[in-house]
Amino acid sequence: MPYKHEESAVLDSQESRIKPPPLYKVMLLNDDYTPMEFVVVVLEQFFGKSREQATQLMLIVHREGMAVCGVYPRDLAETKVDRVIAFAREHHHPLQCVIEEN
Ligand code: TYC
Repeated sequence: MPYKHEESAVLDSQESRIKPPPLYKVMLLNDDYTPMEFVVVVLEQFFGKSREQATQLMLIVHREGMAVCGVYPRDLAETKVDRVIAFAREHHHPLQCVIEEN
């Protein structure tokens, strides 16, 4: 049925235009070596947190093992993880950052 097929093709493309992209959580993981101050700077610089928010979030990671730092479309989430890890390695810290699908 060519007519029906065309109609559904139009609906599909409209759907993909309006559907919000899937979101991914970027999580920071605790470790025993990365300095607290360094984690606070990461949360300010890469996740747009205020010093107060960054300090509270760092303490949650420190006490509970991990926390969500931000929620982004896939490409942006992957870029955040890559940049955070590169920054931590430059400073010789083992800080780990991972993505989790919502
Ligand atoms: N646990 C670290 C310390 O005691 C601090 C820390 C917090 C490390 C959060 C990583 O994602 C992290 N120095």
